[in-house]
Amino acid sequence: EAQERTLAMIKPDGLQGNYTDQIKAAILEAGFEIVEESTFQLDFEKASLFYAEHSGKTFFQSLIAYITSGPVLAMVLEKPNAILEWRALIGPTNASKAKVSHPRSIRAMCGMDSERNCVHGSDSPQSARREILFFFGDKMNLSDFEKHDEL
Ligand code: YYY
Ligand code: MG
Repeated sequence: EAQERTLAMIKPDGLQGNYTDQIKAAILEAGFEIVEESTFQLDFEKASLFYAEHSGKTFFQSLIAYITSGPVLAMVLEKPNAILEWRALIGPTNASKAKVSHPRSIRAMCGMDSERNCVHGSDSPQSARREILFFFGDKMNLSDFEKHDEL
């Protein structure tokens, strides 16, 4: 089965709450390989670019303030069907609802509410490609993507 890559990110509350080890354990237990990982401190401009699809929405300014409030840990995860499987593992966007509907999900474990949900996952092959290049563009070259059809 073809390998696929997705972009995972532990958000500032996840890092500050010391959830990194638990999240990584869940990632490895689910059979993902962590291909790249690095911490980043996003500024207003970078964060606005990352979340450009949400610019103009009611929660945008608050989201940018949250995501720039401390460092994030970005990771490239690889396994067959990585994009959908990582989304399934993290659970729904609203972490307070996830605690009820998906109690074993990562957002249920370490998130707070619809904004502070502790982790990110790419939602499509197009997003995964864009988001991986956003964080790790300097480390990737064309052949990395050619090996991975979905990207
Ligand atoms: O992909 P996902 O992170 O699950 O949700 P999106 O709808 O793409 O929203 C991105 C990000 O924005 C979400 O993780 C938290 C924040 N957000 C919010 O603060 N309030 C909302 N009502 C919806 C999303
Ligand atoms: Mg999204």
